[in-house]
Amino acid sequence: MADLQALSTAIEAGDRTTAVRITGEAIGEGVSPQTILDSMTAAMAMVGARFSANEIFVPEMLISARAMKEAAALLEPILVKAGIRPEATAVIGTVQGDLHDIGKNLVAMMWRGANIEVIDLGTNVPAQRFVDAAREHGASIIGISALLTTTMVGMKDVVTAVRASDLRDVKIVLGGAPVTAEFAAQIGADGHATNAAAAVDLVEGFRV
Ligand code: B12
Repeated sequence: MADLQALSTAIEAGDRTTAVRITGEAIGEGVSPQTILDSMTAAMAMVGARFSANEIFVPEMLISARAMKEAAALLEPILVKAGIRPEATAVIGTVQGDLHDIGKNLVAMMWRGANIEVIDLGTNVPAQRFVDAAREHGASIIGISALLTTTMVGMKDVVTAVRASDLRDVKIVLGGAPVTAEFAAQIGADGHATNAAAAVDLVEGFRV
């Protein structure tokens, strides 16, 4: 049986070969994508804790992140529904100044799996770019990610730019470790989610 504890350990150690191998085994054995993702995110939480404790530094965080990305990419074909007409369009990106994208990518993946067309703007995205992309693609959802307390304040600029634009009925949702429900309400966003599964529930709630 695939050893999910070893998967966490491999991601923490930045061992992408092992991380990819165990993920492949787990998929082959029919382990649910959510269970596999939980092991991966637990590893990244541990990496963050060790970084805070000055036990590891940015290069180690980076190799763990790369291992997680490569392993998580194997889950995408399972999560994404192909060939079905999308029920909604979302634009997603990481706020200006912020380069963290693992969580955003997972949300994009899960939204695609929920039959939402996702336009991924990447990282370090200026506020106006969210507005322009949502208009261009006729999006009804804008998702903004931020992992730094210093960049999450930039989410307000996005909300302000969207509300000042001609985009009506666009729901703005936030996510990323430092983001709280209070912060989302305070800057006038329509909601926030603490993980990718909750991000799906959140936007499905808008469509009922
Ligand atoms: C990996 C990592 C990095 C990697 C990023 C690689 C990449 N491609 O993403 C690298 C090495 C580049 C990096 C750099 C830095 N990092 Co960093 N990093 C992390 C780490 C360890 C993991 C983040 C992660 O991927 N988590 C796993 C994912 C799955 O979780 P998540 O991002 O929270 O996403 C979930 C939810 O939040 C939610 N979600 C996320 N986005 C969205 C969006 C929407 C719309 C919705 C609905 C939901 C949602 O769903 C996701 C899936 O479940 C965190 C520690 C932590 N505990 O978060 C530190 C952390 C975020 N980093 C930190 C710091 C300080 C930095 C640097 C400033 C370090 C430095 N001195 O240079 C730089 C900043 C670079 C920049 N300008 O962005 C601090 C932030 C402290 C703070 N309070 O601001 C943390 C918390 C580490 C720590 N404990 O100190 N980092």
